[in-house]
Amino acid sequence: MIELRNDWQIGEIKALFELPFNDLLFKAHSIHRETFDPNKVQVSSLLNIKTGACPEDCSYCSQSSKYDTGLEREKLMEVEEVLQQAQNAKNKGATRFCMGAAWRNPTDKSLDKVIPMIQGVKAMGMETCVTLGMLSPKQAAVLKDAGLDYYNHNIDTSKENYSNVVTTRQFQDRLDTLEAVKNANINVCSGGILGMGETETDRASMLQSLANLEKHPDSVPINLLVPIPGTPFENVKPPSESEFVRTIAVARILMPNSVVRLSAGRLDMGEGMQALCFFAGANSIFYGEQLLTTDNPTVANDKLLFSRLGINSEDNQQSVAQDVAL
Ligand code: SAM
Ligand code: DTB
Ligand code: SF4
Repeated sequence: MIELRNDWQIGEIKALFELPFNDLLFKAHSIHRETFDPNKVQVSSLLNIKTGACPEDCSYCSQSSKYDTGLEREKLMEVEEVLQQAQNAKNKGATRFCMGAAWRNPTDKSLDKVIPMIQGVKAMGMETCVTLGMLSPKQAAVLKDAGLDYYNHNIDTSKENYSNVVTTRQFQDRLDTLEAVKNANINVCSGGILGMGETETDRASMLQSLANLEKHPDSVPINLLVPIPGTPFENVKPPSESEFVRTIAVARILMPNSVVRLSAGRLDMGEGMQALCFFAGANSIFYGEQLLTTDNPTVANDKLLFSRLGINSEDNQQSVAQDVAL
């Protein structure tokens, strides 16, 4: 049993980041093997159920009303359409369906419309996840009653860097929602984005905030910024491949029992880099051609990737890797 800590000091985390790459990866992979099957990767599919016109000013986001990104706003989707998309995702092998909305926070009325979506997806035998912005403790309880398995709410960056990324809310607001979700006994999914001009210390601090929560998030998505034309971050220099892989490795070491998701940005990553991320401890991906508003690798490409790496997905019918015609 690996000891779970939530008293990580920033110096210890920075020391991990500064290890020789091979030493860091060996350490992370050894821990990964103690808690997980190293050849198993969980697959979740995403659907944006409400697009654009968000009042927040997150500098990375295509859906903020503050930037002209050319995205057409769309109102909340109908339940039937959402369930059709969920069925498609299930047929392709997804085990979790995550529904996202471009809201600062849901109103109680809009939350009522999301409830039948959660119930319908659950009835299909998939795990359910939603990401709807800030929640009150009461709203979290309503989602729990609807059968919600996971709530995604990213801290995105370090608390020190937060005001360079978003000004319409505070870092503490994110922590308050995570607390409400945890107290409602919903699994917490929380991580961040690399490639927003942050320093290595910011990455260490972001992981420290996640790892020092009272309970580690069950799922930790690490996104590579998908640069969106029209947003303040459209031209920010991306991290090097090894810097990205190091962050996955440190997340694995700090949170040994959490599922670490290699999230947005995979279209900009080759087979070798993704393989290194899986070696470093990533064991989940977003699966399907679309993220929320941007593209993701095709299912055929991911089947090929898994097949080449000998990875099995936790498919609810059959292994995605075995499904590939070799
Ligand atoms: N509005 C809700 C919120 O902010 O929590 C839910 C949807 S929001 C789009 C979900 C997450 O997607 C963000 O917290 C961020 O981490 C991630 N994200 C958004 N745009 C991204 C981008 N261009 N590249 C990488 N990740 C992104
Ligand atoms: C997460 O950490 N990444 C996902 C999901 N949680 C909601 C979203 C990625 C969005 C990428 C940009 C877009 O498609 O708009
Ligand atoms: Fe709105 Fe979420 Fe995009 Fe921020 S990340 S602008 S809260 S949709």
